[in-house]
Amino acid sequence: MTGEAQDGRLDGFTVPDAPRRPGEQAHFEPWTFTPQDLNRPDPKTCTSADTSEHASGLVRVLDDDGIASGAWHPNLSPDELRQGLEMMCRLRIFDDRMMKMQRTGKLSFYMRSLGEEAIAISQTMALQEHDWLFPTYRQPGCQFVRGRSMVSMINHCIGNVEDNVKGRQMPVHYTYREGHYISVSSPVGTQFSQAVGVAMASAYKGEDQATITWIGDGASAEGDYHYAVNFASIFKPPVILCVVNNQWAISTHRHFASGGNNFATRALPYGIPSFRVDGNDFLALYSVTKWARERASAGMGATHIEILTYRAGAHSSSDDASLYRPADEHEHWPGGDPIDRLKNHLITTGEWSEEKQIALEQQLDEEVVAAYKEAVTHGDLANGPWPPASTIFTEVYEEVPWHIQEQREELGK
Ligand SMILES: Cc1ncc(C[n+]2csc(CCOP(=O)(O)OP(=O)(O)O)c2C)c(N)n1
Ligand SMILES: [Mg+2]
Repeated sequence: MTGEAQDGRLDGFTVPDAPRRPGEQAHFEPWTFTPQDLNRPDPKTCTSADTSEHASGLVRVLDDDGIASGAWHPNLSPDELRQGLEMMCRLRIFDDRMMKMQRTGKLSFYMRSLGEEAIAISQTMALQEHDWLFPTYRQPGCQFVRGRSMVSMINHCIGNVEDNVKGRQMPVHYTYREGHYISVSSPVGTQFSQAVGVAMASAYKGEDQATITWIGDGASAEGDYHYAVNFASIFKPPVILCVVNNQWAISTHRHFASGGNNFATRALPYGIPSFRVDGNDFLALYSVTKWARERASAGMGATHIEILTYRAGAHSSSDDASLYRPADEHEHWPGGDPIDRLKNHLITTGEWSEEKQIALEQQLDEEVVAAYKEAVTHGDLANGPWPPASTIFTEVYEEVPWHIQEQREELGK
């Protein structure tokens, strides 16, 4: 879809490369997919073969003019849509402020979800409150849906005395037990197979509890992805397996993970229904996730979803994306921006206005600033206080092994 990869041949094998590099004209083939293209099969009887067109096409509800239509229209209420818009804006403004904190030395590291805000927020809204979430660092938005406060999230990013993981994790590698949000893993990909295992456990216990997990396009090249899909295909637990194809894995183009092929069709030979979804279309994401949740509740097993989107910002605060891709590439993404698209839909249907949007953004910015001020009353990066060093040794082992005990005594903590 993004043109031919300029692959290199190297002694009899191929090294896929990005279609375009810095200094070259950014370009994506225009999308021809419409909200009318695809039917909504019955989740209780659907087979993987029934989704072959859904895996090679693109599920959309919102067209380029903000009009919602088609078999996948979820018919959410205006209040639900405004709630989704509010949370997406909350995440973007939170990210902007936190990035500024990182640039001024107040956080050690940060990662934004820029351009991908719809994913975690709409998909978590489509689930039940007690469903398990196995995210990557690019889905912090789930926590807003599950009610985590910004103060608590900032405490974590600083690693101060109120950090719920006591400074043991990198910033943005959140854990939120109360929201069934499982700790983000620094080694990418591990969560995919863990999620399948937890879904099997839920089914074994007879609970109507589904598990959703996300993996990046790059990380999907790891064995973890295939172990997870294979287990999901055989044991058919209530799991929703999402590949977030945001075109890049740091400086590595998605072609390096897939050879230029689509990610959604990979699940079909495993016998798992699979959809490719417009990842900047809040309504389409919500609807497909709801479908997968219905299928899980019906005991029909896993659903696989490729979420087609674009990582609009740099990979993290440590990255300069202009070194490896055309600087304005994100402006050419055919899927546009997820916040603009939902906002335009609400304005088109008379349920929102530009004035309300400006007021909302201002209110959210004030909330984030106030949350940061409150968080630093529990310690800042430069001066602490921080969790005591003794926490290196606590809350990991039920019975502390002798060699850990010995190390603790050596440290005098
Ligand atoms: C096992 C492992 N290998 C490499 C890394 C370094 N690393 C962190 S994020 C990342 C890129 C992941 O890209 P992708 O899976 O596409 O996710 P995205 O950042 O685009 O959301 C890499 C290579 C890591 N953390 N863990
Ligand atoms: Mg990626």
